[in-house]
Amino acid sequence: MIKHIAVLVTLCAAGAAYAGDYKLGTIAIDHPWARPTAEGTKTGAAYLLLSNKGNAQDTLMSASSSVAGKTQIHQTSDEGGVMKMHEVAGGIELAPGATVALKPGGYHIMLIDLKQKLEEGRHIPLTLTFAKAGSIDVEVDVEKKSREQSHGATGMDPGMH
Ligand SMILES: [Cu+2]
Repeated sequence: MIKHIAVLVTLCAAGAAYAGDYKLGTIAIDHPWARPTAEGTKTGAAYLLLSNKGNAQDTLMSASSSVAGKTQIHQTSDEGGVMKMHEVAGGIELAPGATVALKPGGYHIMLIDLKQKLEEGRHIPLTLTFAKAGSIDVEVDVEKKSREQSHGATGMDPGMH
C-alpha cells in the first residue's frame, strides 16, 4: 500500500512539469488549477498562467465550463483594506511578450452555479476564448494549493478568490 502511494506521488510530481501546459497559436497556458470546494458550495475559482509569445496583443475574452452554470473573468483587489472581486470588463489583455498570472488574490476565472463539487485530485474542463487566438479546451487540476502559485494565497477569506 505504501509503495502504491509513493508511485502515485511520483506520477503527480512528474505530471506537473509537463501535463497541464497548453499552447494555442502564440499563447501559452500553464497549469490550470482550482481549489477544491466544500459540499453545497456554489462558486469556485480557476487559476492559470498566460503568456503571449507572439508579436501582437491578444485578450482572454471569456471562459466556460460544463461544471458551472456561468463563468466570469474576475479580479480581486484590495479596496481600502477590504478584498473585493469584480468582473473584468473587456477581458484580460495580453501584450506581446507579457505573462499574466491568474492567481489567488488577483485575476481568476469565477465558476458560478457549480453543478458539482470540485473534488481534490479530479479534473474539470474549461474552455478559454481569446480575441485573436480563438478557443482552447484545457483540463483544470483540482488541488489544495498550486506549487507555483501558492504565494499570496494565505490569509484569504475562503469565499474570496
Ligand atoms: Cu471571483
